[in-house]
Parts: sequence; structure tokens; C-alpha cells
Amino acid sequence: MKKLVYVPMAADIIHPGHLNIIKEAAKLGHVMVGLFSDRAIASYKRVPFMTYEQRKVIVENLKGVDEVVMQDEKEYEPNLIKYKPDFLVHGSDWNEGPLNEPRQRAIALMDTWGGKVVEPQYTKDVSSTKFNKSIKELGIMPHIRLAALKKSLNAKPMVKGIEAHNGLSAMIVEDVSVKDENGINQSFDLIWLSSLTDSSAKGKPDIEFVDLTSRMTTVNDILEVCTKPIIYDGDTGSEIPHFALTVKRLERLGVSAVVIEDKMGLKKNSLLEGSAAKHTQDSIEHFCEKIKAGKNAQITDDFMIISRIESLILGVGMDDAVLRAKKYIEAGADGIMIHSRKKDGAEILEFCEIYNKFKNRKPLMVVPTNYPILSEEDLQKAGANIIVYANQLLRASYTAMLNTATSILSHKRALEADKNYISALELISLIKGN
Ligand code: SPV
Ligand code: MG
Repeated sequence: MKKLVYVPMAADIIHPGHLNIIKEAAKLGHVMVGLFSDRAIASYKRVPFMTYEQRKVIVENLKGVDEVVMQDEKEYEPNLIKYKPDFLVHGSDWNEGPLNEPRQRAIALMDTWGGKVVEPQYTKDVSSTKFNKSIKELGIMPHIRLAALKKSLNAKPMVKGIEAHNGLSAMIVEDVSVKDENGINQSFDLIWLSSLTDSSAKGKPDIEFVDLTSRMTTVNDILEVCTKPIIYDGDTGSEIPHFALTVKRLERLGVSAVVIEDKMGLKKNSLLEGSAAKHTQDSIEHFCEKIKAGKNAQITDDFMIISRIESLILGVGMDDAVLRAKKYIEAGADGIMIHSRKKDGAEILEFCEIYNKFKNRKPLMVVPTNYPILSEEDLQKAGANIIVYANQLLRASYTAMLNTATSILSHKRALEADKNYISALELISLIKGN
């Protein structure tokens, strides 16, 4: 009988390196590819371009592959225990980065039944990471970007986004990444097109005064410099026929989702306090009509309408918030955003607990501007699926600009301020085409 050879791989972008590994594995026996599920890949790097089913069809048809099984987590142990292969074959590149520890555990485990680990030399100059970079440089087509949000939500328990209000801030969101304590790259999954920061950046109030054409100019500037999915802050969505047209326009551009809030009349920002905080909430019936009109207008299956509940902002109570969540989902909402102005986040956690029991639960979005005390871990544990940092980049740039202007005025020169920001040459080099 042929020996069993287990070959784990993600195989999102197939390159000669994969073929080399399969060729080496086939010399040893029956090749069983342990194909990482979308969830397994998303747990340590970006969500794959192709779905598991698409990747499976490709791998099954590669010369040398005898069968494909799913590996549903980045740990190799469950499948190794299940199949007890004679060989485990993996490219030599897995001994650095997030797969290093799983590798060590896999080697120790294989040893317990006398299995061997074979690590063919990693094929230089071909790696998915390099291909990814080239794909980023090419840009992204609208339908692929549009579908990316749903894909991420299916592959990850929680996705995180941050606002961008122009091309430059979107470039930062596109590229910023840090390695966490497990060596896993952390980056933002999406961009929030905030009405507060889009209007504030123009020196305008956040009262739906900045018109759709102008908002779309911001969207376009962002689309041109980043490949991440976008959630557009649609404010109240305006009148029902206007909302239907907005949905079509956003879809055409490749925006993944719109959030509309259940307010009426002159919309004011939800974080306002005291007498300035004059809001009128829409009726459940009317807002549901708006959701339905949006759903009827949309053309793709992937676009999402996220309904934002303002009951906690308006102080009308948890029961009202919960009732609205039920009604909005029944009307067709693809997700719910619950908002709160309170500093301790307690009412958000309370809402999550009730919401999690919904049978037809949809992704839940939260915006922890006023309750940064709750960490991503806290919010994920509570059940949040989308976390958005809604205004931090613009707030940070305002403070930096004010300090700089003050320093230049005080010192009557820029020397003192200069050490706090990038050089003119660095700025020029940041932008392609300069
Ligand atoms: C925005 O970012 O514009 C929002 C979130 O709508 S908030 O400002 O908190 O209302
Ligand atoms: Mg807003």
C-alpha cells in the first residue's frame, strides 16, 4: 500500500512553489492536500481571494494530487491525528512567522507514530506575499471589492475598520500593519466613510449638508488608492426614493455596504450632548419601508444595508432598540449597527447579550468612540462582528496640524516643528507618479 503524504496548503494563488512541493510529495506516496478553509487562512493572514470551493477545484486537478481534505484551522494537529500520515510535506518557509509554532507542534506529533516531516526547499522569488503586493499595485475591480466585506464576515468572527476622509488617510489605512504577540499581521479590514469626518474635513457641519456628489468625490479618491472594502455612512438615507438611487450608485462604485440611521428631519451627530442633541427618531414602519426600498434597488447579492438604531442615543430604552433590531431584520436589513454615547459601554454589552439570542441574527456593528474602554477582545466576546474606529484619524491630524501651526507662529520658523513630521521629500515619495 502507498504511504500517506499530508500536504497542508492555502493555495489561494497557485505558483510554481506549490507545484514543486506537490511533485516532491508525490515521490513519497499518496498525496492528500490539507486545504486550509477560508476561516483557517483568515485567522493568520488576509481573507483569501478565492473561496474554499474554488480553491478545492483547482487543487484537485493539479498533477500529483490524489485527494483534498479540509484543514479548518491553522493548527495541523486535528487532521494529523485523524489521518496519521506517514509524511508531512511543507515548504521550508513555514519556520518563520505565524506558522512556526504550529509547525513545531506538528513535528512533535508526527514523531509519536514515527511519521516524517519533509521540508522541500522553499522556491525563491515566488511567494503569495509577493503576488499579493503586485495585485495591490494593479488595484481592484468594483465587484471584487464589493464582495470582499461579506467574504471577510464569513471568514472572521470580527472585522475591524477605521475612517478615511481623503486619499491620503486611505493610503495609511491600506498599508498600516503591525505584528501581534503571535506573529500574526494585524491590519484594518475595511474603511468607514464617515459623514462626520467627511464633512468636518471640509469644515462643514455633520447635518447632511455635504451633498451626495461631494461625498462620492471622497469615495472616488479613496477607491483610487486602496483595495479595502468600504462601508459608507449614509446618514438617514434621505427620502426613500433618494435612498434607492444612492444604493445603486454605491453598488456601481464597488462600495460594500451602506449604514442608514433611523433619524428624521434635520440630522445631527449622535455624539452631541445637552441642548444641541435634538434628534427625532423615524417610525419603525417608515424606516422599514426605506430598508425595503434599498433592498429592492440593489442589483448584486453582496451589497449590504446595515440599519443603525438610535434608541440608546435618544434615551428611549433597550426594549425599543431590541424591537427595532427585530423589525429591521424582518424588513431585510443585512446587519444592525447599535450606537451609544455612554462612556462605560454597559448598554452596548446589554444589547449584544439580547441580540445574540435572535434566531435570524445578522452581523452586528459597533462604533466605540465614546467607550474606548471596551477593547476589541471585549467587543468580539460580546458578539460584535464589525468594529469601526469612526473619527480617530481626523481627530489626530487636527491636533497635529494645530500644534504645528502654533509652533511655527511661536518660533517664527519651522525648525522646531519639523522634527515632528515627515520631510517634504518623504511626502512626495509617498505618492505614486511624483
Ligand atoms: C460618523 O462617523 O459619521 C458616524 C458615527 O455616524 S458618529 O459620529 O458616532 O455618529
Ligand atoms: Mg455619520
